[in-house]
Order: sequence, then structure tokens, then C-alpha cells
Amino acid sequence: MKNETLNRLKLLASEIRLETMKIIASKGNGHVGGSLSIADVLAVLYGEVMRYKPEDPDWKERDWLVLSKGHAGPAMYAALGIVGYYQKEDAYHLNEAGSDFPSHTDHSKTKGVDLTTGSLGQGISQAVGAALGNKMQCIDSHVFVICGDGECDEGQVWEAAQFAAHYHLDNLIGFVDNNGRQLDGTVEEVMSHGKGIGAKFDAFGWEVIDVKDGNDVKEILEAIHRAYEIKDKPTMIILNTVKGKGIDFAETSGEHSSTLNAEQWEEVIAEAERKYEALKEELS
Ligand SMILES: Cc1ncc(C[n+]2csc(CCOP(=O)(O)OP(=O)(O)O)c2C)c(N)n1
Repeated sequence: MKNETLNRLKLLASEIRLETMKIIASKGNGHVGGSLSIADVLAVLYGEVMRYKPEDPDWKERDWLVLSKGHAGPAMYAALGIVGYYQKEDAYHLNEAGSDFPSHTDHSKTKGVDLTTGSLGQGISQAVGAALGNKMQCIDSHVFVICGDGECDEGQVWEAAQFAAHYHLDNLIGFVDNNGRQLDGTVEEVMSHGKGIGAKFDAFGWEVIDVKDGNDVKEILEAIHRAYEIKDKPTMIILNTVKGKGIDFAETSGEHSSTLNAEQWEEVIAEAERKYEALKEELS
């Protein structure tokens, strides 16, 4: 793994954070915390791992990305804008009437969004269907799916998990954004996962890879390379992340959804810009 690659991915994650803040600021409120926690995995996927063609979003041989925690749509829009599906500025209309950028990801509206999500549990179920469909058509690609740890309270997640293992879907690689928080409290308080989400996926027949720092691009990339070697079963990568990672107020509060006034948004964007420029300087 080259340092050059890792530095590029770190910088991309920082740019995703900056763009995500601009997108959410365009509405004034939104899912800041859960968008920021996945910026690093999005950077690794769009910056290094996935095969895709922005000029041909439905290219059959592409790798798919299903954002099962669809409320983190702004982070995905940020990544898609940076890699060229549209102009970054196009997404600065979050949830406006007639906008192509709803707060939750929608395949019918946004270029590069493979499946419509937002109702927790349904994204992973659709991802399993996509992986099975691609396998049956002998398409040599992967389906990636990002779930929330709170989302794993949904019974439907486990039905999908059982199905994926039964059909040996080794073209399916999942991530749990294990940030420890959900809408109205910690995952532990609201609905604990007993021996842990990883242990559950293991019991359902998946390969499980634990990533200690799920906001570290190197660890994420290594985990995906390991997952590529797994045959005959799907893999779930548990990313131990921080909700709100990278933006001071969000990291401190760990809140699910944030509403700020115009002046506060300006400060947040200035902070994200400062951090991006400092990293660029440091890595140059
Ligand atoms: C079926 C369903 N029930 C409830 C909600 C409302 N909801 C949106 S996000 C959320 C919490 C999700 O927590 P988690 O998956 O941990 O997301 P993260 O903390 O990573 O943002 C809930 C309950 C929903 N979108 N879908």
C-alpha cells in the first residue's frame, strides 16, 4: 500500500467532509453526525476500490454501493460530486422542492445512487438482491453496502443476513458504521447488541472483519483487500467510528441531526475548509 495512495484518500475524506457540510448547510439542518462518520469509507470506496463510470451510472459491470443508512445521503452526494457524477455545487440544494438531492438517497433522483434507501433495514435487503442478481448473470463485480449500528435493530437486517449467507454471496461486502449512537441515544441504551454486531453476523454465516479505527483509510483498505479473498460467503466489516468525526461541534455532541443558523454554518464550513487546506499542505 503506497503512502501516496493513503495520502490521496485522506485528503479525499477531508474534502468529502467539507462538501458534506456545504450540502447540509444549504438546507440548514440534517444528518451531520452519521454522514461524517462514513466519510473515510466513502473515500476508500470511491477513491480506490470501486469500479464505476460517472458518465454511465448504470454501467452493468460496475461495483454497486448501497447506502442502507440512507439518512447519510449528503456524504454520498459529496463523494459523487467530487468524483464527477455532477458538479459539486449541484448538490447544494438539499431537500429543496424539485431538487435531485433529497435528504435520503433516491435512485430515481440522483446520478450514481444505485438503490433507494432511508427506511432502515431495506437497503441491505436490496443489496442482497442486487448481489444475487449480479451473480446469476455472472457479472464479475461487488456490491458494497453501508449499514448503521442502530439500523441493525431492524429485524429485516437479519433476514437479509441469513439469505446472503445461504446463497453464498461472496460478491457482497458490507460495513457497519459502528459509531455507538443512534437517533435518540447510544445503541447500548436503546437496544443493546448482546455479544456485539460482529458476533451476530458471524453466527449468521458471514465472514467478519473488525476494523479498530473505522475512520482510518489504511485500516479500511486493508480490510477490503482481506474481504476480496473470502470465498463462498459474504463479509461484514465492522468499522469502529466516531459519530460527527472531523467537525468539532458534531464530534463533541455526537448528535444525530443538527440545526444551525447561517452564521454557525459559516463557521463550520470555515473549519472544514481550514482542516482540508492544512492537510493538503501537510501532505504536499
Ligand atoms: C424503518 C425506520 N425506522 C426509523 C427510522 C428513523 N431513523 C432514521 S436514522 C435512525 C437512527 C439510525 O441509527 P444508526 O443506524 O446508528 O445511524 P447513524 O448513527 O450511523 O447515523 C432512525 C431510527 C427510519 N429511517 N427507518
